[in-house]
Amino acid sequence: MLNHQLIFRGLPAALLLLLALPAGAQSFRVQCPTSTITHPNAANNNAEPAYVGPTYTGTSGYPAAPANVNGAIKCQQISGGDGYATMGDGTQTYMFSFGPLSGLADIANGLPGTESPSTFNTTAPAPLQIGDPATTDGMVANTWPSSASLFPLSTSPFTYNGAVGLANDVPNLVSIYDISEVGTTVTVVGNAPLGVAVGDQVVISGQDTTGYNGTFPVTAINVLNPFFAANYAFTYTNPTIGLAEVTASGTATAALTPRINGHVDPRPIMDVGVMNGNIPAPLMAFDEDDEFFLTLTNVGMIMRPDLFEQHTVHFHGYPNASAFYDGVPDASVAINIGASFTYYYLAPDAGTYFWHCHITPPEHLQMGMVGQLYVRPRQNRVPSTTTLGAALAAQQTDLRTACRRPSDGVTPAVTGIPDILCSNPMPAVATTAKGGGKYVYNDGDGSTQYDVEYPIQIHGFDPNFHFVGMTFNPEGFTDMKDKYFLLNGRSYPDTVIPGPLATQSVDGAMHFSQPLSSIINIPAGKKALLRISDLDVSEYQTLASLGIPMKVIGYNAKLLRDQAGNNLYYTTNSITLGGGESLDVILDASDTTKYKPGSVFYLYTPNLDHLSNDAENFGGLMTEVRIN
Ligand SMILES: [Cu+2]
Repeated sequence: MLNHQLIFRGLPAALLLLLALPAGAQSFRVQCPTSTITHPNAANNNAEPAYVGPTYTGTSGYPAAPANVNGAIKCQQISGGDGYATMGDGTQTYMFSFGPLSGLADIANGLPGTESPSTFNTTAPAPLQIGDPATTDGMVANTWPSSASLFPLSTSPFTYNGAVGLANDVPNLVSIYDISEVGTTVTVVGNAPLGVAVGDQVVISGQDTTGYNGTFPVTAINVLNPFFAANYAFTYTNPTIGLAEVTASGTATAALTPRINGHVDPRPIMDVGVMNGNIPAPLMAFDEDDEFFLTLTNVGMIMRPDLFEQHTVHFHGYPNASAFYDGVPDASVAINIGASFTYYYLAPDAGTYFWHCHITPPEHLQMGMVGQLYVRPRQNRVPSTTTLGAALAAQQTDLRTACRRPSDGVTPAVTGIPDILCSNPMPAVATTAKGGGKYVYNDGDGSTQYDVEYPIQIHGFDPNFHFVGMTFNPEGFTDMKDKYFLLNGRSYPDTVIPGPLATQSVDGAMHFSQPLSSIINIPAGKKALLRISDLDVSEYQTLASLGIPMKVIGYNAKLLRDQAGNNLYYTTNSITLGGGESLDVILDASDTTKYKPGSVFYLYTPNLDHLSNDAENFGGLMTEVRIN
């Protein structure tokens, strides 16, 4: 940002004029393929199939086709822009931030905004309003926050989880020059190419083409014909036979049916995305073996029209195959205002990660552009008839997932040097535990099983930095000092408000800019997984649990296990993380004599200066663990 100001001071006036010209056609676009090479059957890609064997087998190379199709396709769209959030002392704080542009109803209910293609590739049932989903959910600016009856908010009116902006493509239509049939095969020759593919639905209509009219799938394209080039013609199958040829009709047309292919209407994207930044950034969650298509749409920062900020998505500490989708602007691409870009990720290793914008990271992270993502293990998909040990042994036969330990004794035998970065060695002590549960990692012994999971993201905001960031002043990076400490974007007591927290923005609308509550509800006798990330750019953070011990089972998206297969889990009453670190912690409330329904425990920071909201001497990092 500072760079921009310096550069613009030196630009010749003529160039500034050029930059002020209106942009051409919008280039927002959303991509969510329904099938790919590794997930070839579109009908199977909207749910996770059971894990019955390794994706690839063999000892070298990358086979052309998977032996078992594992995982599915997931999609998500996010905005890059700005917005406001409310701190625990009531201060409205300006942010550079990401907001949800898919899964809006799920995000409002504290869930990830990651969706299957069948949900993502849908158009909104009703026009989206500025401030949605808060507007449709009935949040009215002048009634808040005076009415306590608003909590918990009803988030039921707004149910749309598709990609904001998706619109049916303008259907191509050509006039038909000639239509004829041999048997049931109809050949259509247009006066121009229709641009169809085999399998597309075409609508034939005309006053003199009775019998031919209707909607049919295309059976062949590039059909040789006596009139025009082959790409003007296609065929379809018509059960009505014996129809006469119609040539040079005055009314007959062939049209593609309207379809979703990634074209968007920019208006709903701007209506929903502008000034709709969230803290934390929209939650993402997918499964090992998935292909994840993440579209970032840069809607611009309305409060800083002097800036031309690009944004990117960087999956931090994530096993990315290529720098192209890594989001480091020097090594890949950055997304301009008014543009969309779809990132592509595979999901090789389960765990808790985070993601952030990689443009001027100290600035954009402090201003709010950071959030969590997590990958569920393939062990969650092991059928209840299969032992977890057998399923993990099957993973050792896939070069992508093998630990390559000859001592594992799996078939076929694993040879070569053990992989010291291996994530999931076979457990030292075999068990007969079977699949069917929820696990944090591919443990092979069921030791990371849990019942309910909660992302616990720790952020910090420096109010001075946010203020000068809003008021066109250069920010003091070396003076950065957080004064608000946030769990899932909220300070206590906001952390124990259920449902989304809304803030009125400068557009006059209420926005769900802090959608994620921090209340940890554990059903009596069950175990909760806390996915704890420190996303603070300036502080170490400590969290303590009073009453329920914390069992730490993973660190920085790796199962705590040595290469001999011994679990290195430990039990503690507090954990400390540096910025960018994560821990997977299980709160075990299965002893119902100790953890009775109705009891409340606390998760809080013993760093007493972090139990504050700027000048207020209470608040900050604290929330409740409730046994239900
Ligand atoms: Cu950014």
